[in-house]
Amino acid sequence: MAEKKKEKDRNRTIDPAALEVLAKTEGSGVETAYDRYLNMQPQCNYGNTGICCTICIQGPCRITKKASKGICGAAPYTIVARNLVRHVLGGTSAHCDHGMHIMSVMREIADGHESDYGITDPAKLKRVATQLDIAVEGRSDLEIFKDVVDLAEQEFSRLDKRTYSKWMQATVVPERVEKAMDCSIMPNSIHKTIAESMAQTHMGMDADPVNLVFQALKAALCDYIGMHISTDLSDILFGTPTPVVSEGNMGVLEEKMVNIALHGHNPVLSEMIVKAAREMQDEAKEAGAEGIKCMGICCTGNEVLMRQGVPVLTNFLSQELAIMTGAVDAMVVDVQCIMPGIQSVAECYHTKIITTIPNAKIPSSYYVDFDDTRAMEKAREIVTVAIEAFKERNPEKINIPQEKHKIVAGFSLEAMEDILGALSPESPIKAVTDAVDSGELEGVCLFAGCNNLKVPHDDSHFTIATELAKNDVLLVSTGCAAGTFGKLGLLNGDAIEKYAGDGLKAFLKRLNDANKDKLGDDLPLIFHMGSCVDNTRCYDFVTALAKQWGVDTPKVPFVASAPEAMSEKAVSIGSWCVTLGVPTHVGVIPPIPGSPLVDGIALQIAQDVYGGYFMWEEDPMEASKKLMDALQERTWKMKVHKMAAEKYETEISKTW
Ligand code: BF8
Ligand code: SF4
Repeated sequence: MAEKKKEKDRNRTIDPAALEVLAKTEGSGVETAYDRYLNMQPQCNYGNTGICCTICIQGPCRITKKASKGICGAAPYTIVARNLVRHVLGGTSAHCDHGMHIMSVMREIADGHESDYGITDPAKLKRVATQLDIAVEGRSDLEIFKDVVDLAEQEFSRLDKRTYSKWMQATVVPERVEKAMDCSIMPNSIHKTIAESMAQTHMGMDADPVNLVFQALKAALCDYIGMHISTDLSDILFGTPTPVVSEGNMGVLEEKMVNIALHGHNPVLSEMIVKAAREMQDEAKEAGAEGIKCMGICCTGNEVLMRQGVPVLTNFLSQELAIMTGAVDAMVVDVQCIMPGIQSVAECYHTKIITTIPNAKIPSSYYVDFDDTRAMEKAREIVTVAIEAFKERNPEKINIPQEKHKIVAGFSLEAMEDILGALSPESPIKAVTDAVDSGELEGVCLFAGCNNLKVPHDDSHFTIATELAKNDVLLVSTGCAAGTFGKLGLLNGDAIEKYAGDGLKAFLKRLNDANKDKLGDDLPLIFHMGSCVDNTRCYDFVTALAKQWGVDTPKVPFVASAPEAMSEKAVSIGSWCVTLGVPTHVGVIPPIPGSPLVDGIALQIAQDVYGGYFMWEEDPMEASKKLMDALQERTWKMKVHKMAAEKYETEISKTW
């Protein structure tokens, strides 16, 4: 039945702009992920459930009734657990590669080389340094900066087994560090963990599923560390986000402008292109355009939205469709989540795909080696390609959907604290804990993650978020989840009236009233906290809540949901969320159920050990119920523990 439905259903999206492009290009022969997904059905069930091993070239070994073990004797639990470790490693490596790029820019500055980059946010530099026990008093910014860069590099490269990650110790509650130490998953460094995990999953190494799952969690903690470093360093280099008003969805394209789509993840390139584009408006006018407009896709889009107010063009799944509007002159890509398919789509239009990073090239694309030591010169070169492409537009192929919505974004944790501080100046986060304690809010939910054609594009994000808003859950978001919300009009104040329950409405109204003089616009229904690496900003929120309540994180009524998870990065993020105490819903079942043992660890045993656990649920309404149950269980437990503490005049129990 389900397969039948998929066969007919090319329009697997609820985004009106995406639907419009799909309808207008039907039968045009231009192939996108929406078509390729249908061609791919049915997908292999061995792969789907995780019981296919290709770790050595004696394989692939698939577990069947006839073949209950791999050729080497690996049991299904070994195969599933090993595949899981490798998925996490893919995510961890991607985030850490991102962090290393930012660090290499910082190393140039620290060593006194000339650079187009600099320290934009000295206040953040000092905050980060202080957290890491780096002296700030009486020292110059550059001196402090050098120590931060040195420590960041050590977090990647340290081999010493007695020293543990400083970034993790500085940013999570002490109970989480103790837990990681107790379970022997506290990382010394990122590179060491990646190497030992790759070795551990080599053929003929670890066959113990529990040992493998714990290693996956250790690798996931390295993902957390690499992401936190990336966010902190990006803020120091480019500024900590503050509230900003912009727009989202394909209606942001302008027929008379040179439209540049910035796609990928890293702000190092995109910040410079936005700057170059602002300087090169005259060149665009000479080419017959009214100017240059930059807009974002995926997490590069989130980075430049948060700091520069650059509009959102679309999210992951509809990246090819953006080109099919005929109005994108250049799609400039850096790293991650860039579908190779964009090149063949672009070849049917005038759009130039510009790849820029040595480890992320696409055959036939235009490649500009983005050497960050010549950043501005390279950014100008890229913008020039876009201006030239504008001249080659085919007016007959231009078809811009008029769909767009106002977005209020830019909510770093610092910005959140600033806003919450208007209600509770002594301790900003207390504004949230008080609202939960009084029953006004049911808790907090983070929406993160991707799009995945296994479920209709944007549908689960939208359904679960509006359901939770109705039930008075405070919502924060990152990544392509935030992309969905921006495109569909949930990141503005109008959405509060439409979707929020009475408690959430009252809370947001008090916040709005208290901040009237400060903000140019109403606060949104959902707070956009940034790109995927910025999930650490959201986790800092969990840590702040735990500290305010005086408990360990598994007690905090905070849940996460990745309703349309797709990438290995989503697997690694979900895994550290669970390890750090957060119940985490995933709306696309990952390749784990092939081993009931590993599945049981993820769904149940994780809760006993770490307090966080996974929930697999594809149905968005069911998922909403499960998330609400998880929140309500925690609020209820917190109340009981608080009452007990008051009655016996002790401190609130930290355990869950
Ligand atoms: O890092 S949400 S599809 S763009 S992986 Fe990719 Fe997923 Fe989007 Fe951002 Ni995150
Ligand atoms: Fe098969 Fe074992 Fe090789 Fe995996 S490692 S492919 S199970 S022989």
